[in-house]
Amino acid sequence: MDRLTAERRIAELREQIEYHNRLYYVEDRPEITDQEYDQLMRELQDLEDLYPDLITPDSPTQRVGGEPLPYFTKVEHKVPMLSLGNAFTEQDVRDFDRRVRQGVGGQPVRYVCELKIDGLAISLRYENGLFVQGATRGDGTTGEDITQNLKTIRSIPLRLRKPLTIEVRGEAFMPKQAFEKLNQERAAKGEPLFANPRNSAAGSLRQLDPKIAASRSLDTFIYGIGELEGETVSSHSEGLALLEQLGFKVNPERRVFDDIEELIRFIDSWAQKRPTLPYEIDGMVIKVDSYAQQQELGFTAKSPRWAVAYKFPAEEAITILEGIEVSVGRTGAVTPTALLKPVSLAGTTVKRASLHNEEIIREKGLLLGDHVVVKKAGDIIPEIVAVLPERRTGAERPFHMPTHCPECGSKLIRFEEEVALRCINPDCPALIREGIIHFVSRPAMNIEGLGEKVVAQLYEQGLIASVADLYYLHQRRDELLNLERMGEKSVDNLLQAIEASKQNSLERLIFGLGIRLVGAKAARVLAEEFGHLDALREATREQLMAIDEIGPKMADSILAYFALPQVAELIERLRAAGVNFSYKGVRVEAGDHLPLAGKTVVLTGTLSTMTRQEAEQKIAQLGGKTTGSVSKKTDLLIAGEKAGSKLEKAEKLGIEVIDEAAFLRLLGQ
Ligand code: 3BD
Repeated sequence: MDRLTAERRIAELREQIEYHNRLYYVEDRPEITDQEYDQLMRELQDLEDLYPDLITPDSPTQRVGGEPLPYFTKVEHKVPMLSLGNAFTEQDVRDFDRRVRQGVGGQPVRYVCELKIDGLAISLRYENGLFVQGATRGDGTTGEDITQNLKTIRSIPLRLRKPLTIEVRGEAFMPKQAFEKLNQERAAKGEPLFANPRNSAAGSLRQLDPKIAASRSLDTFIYGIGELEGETVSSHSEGLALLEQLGFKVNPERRVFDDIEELIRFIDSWAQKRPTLPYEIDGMVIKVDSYAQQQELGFTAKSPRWAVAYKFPAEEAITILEGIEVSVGRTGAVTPTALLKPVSLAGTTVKRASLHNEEIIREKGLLLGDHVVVKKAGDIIPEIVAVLPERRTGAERPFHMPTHCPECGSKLIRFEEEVALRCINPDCPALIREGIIHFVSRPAMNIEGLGEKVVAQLYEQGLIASVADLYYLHQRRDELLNLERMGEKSVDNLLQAIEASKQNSLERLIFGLGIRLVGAKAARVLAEEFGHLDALREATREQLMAIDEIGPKMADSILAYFALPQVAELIERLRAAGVNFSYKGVRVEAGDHLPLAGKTVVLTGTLSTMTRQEAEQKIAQLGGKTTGSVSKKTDLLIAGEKAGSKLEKAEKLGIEVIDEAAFLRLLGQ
């Protein structure tokens, strides 16, 4: 095909694809099949391959995600992205209405009420109709440029239906189904789970590699206009209609109200219908419709007087306690877990709830077969918050903790001052299997592709009896291939990940060994102090106790561990396999030039891009020391989402506080 014909066909294809894209991803009423759509995309891709100079940034082929960025650049929001005041009760909403009506001198007020999407606030900039920049909200004044991640979201138009220069605001989110699927995949791979769809959306968009965002089924709803040139709009509802015309996905469940009581009934109906939505909402937003009235009302220090967010209480669900499973952890502690009749709750299907220990079962008077109320407390595994004795039929039965280990049958022991029952048989298969799971986990040896299920399978099939056996698995490739769901590729990947883990720095190995009381932080300190596993093995009680973070109990536990003959054998097998025993990190000296050298740091709230443990590791890499509570000695507080009393205290004490975005900048990400 000659260049001119190609050029014309490319323009035609882009227009068609854009049209079908909008029908599919924005309007949810496709006219062609997925195959027909793919066919159009393939034809465009082929032509662009033939004439690469005809590729433009708004071509639909540019959504796949290019090369990873070295870091995110900052974006100043010319029009600040404001905060929202909160309302928690119907009375708070009435009070808001009264303030508003007073503020406009008693004129009638029309409101728009919309769903409050629980996602990540974003801003999108278009110049002459072309998408040029996408950013996070950040602190409202400065966000981060995540254009290449946002381009992968199909509901974000790359070109508007009018060549306007406009900056719009909205929420990027992960639908409940996609979230659940993602977590299932992560569980299978032994990767840490996301606590909720919001964290998974935020985590996906704050990745430097756009391929990650591209793989994550993200979606958007756009709810506001920041800057606008060449078009006049006089109310929020008109603004939303314009956004829709331009090709944005605007939430359809919005309504205008002239009466606050009617609006409250609307809110109430959504509080009921909330679980039926395919995405998470955490409340409703109420906005004065007229821009003139908005202007008259103005702003307080950081939020508009013309809008308020009504926050729903944490979602709860009622289900049935079908059973209680008793499992044995790597320390031998026996924990009961509630097995629930599956129920959907805040974006996931809940089947289990933690019961912590048997005291809770007794305290709550739980019977098998009871109706229970479950709620998520910021964690992945929900909790039982109440029992509904009034729903009993008489068929419920009491639960008794076993007296013997469910895996090896030995008698369970309760140590003084402990609530948990323990299996103390060192040969118990549960202890061994859980110990291996811990060894391969991300904060320990971080062997990718080796999740709990695979470890359990390898252990049950007799391929591994201790962590050392992992490093001899390459000699049993044929047996690995015989396992269920293990093809050539997954076996090779697995063996490669195991091989790579041999090069880990010492702290991962020490933590992975699972020495009682030695957590990730102590492991790091020990690795740094002793430098080599052999030096640690030879350490005396005095040497151990001389270290700040090591107390007498931990010292004794370390000594007892290395005195065991089976540990000596394990270590020699690891050595023979070529596992690294040396510390490879940077030893942080006092007065070092690292940004947090000598500083005491406290973490609070939830971070969306990393786990707590990872954050602590990173703080240590920057020379800082993490402690649990805020005091005069604290130098810096890193405040994630939902930071509470620690943040208040730090502010009171005048301690420097930074948010997650600032922490990431400090890390140079
Ligand atoms: C939504 C502010 C105003 C323009 C200020 C009225 C605080 C996140 O669906 N309208 C919505 C939603 C959020 C909004 C406004 N309308 N602000 C809105 C919003 N339908 N979620 N937000 N935001 C967006 C925020 N984000 C992170 C940290 C602190 N505040």
